[in-house]
Amino acid sequence: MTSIKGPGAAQTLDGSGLRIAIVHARWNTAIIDNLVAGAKKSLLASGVTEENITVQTVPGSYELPIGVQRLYAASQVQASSTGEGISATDLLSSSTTDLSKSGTSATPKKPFDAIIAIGVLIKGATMHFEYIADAVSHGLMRVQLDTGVPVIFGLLTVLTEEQGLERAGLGKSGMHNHGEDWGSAAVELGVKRRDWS
Ligand code: DLZ
Repeated sequence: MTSIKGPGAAQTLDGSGLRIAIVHARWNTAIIDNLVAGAKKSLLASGVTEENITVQTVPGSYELPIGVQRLYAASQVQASSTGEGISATDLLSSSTTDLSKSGTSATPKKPFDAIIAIGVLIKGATMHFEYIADAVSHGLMRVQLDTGVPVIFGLLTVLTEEQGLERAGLGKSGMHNHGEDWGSAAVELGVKRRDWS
């Protein structure tokens, strides 16, 4: 039996003019990597070009709200500058970010149309999980409402590693990769936000 869960009928929206960022945490990398790949796959399938996809990392999920907020601010500065403005590199620093793959440059570009925040929180023996999950959820909502840029909630809050693997399409049950849903949501919100402006 097919599940009634999920985002309903797929929307075929043209993402070809969109600029999308993915900001992801590096904790639980094996799961994260597949979620990011799934998100990228559906962005590309919707027509978003490779050069219009920026991938940026932060250490853990707790840093996702500030990462998303600063990356969006950087893209606004880039868009309004003559090309000599502050780059995302200057505004968002993280220890091992590979900016050569991020698509950020001094070339003025339009601000991001949507940003996907991806992290995987796995419950441990202490209250850490609850505090981080709550702070990140509220932080991401605040960023999207304060800035007006759609922030797609790609934070898995799972009780076990296995639950995370399942939701990244790496489990035994055949569950699909949730990152693909997040890519589609980013395109839908990016297109609709343009229409709603
Ligand atoms: C500290 C911590 C723990 C215990 N677990 C996770 C996790 O499961 N997933 C995740 O993304 N990050 C975790 N972190 C790191 C915090 O998010 C954060 O990076 C640090 O507390 C530094 O602010």
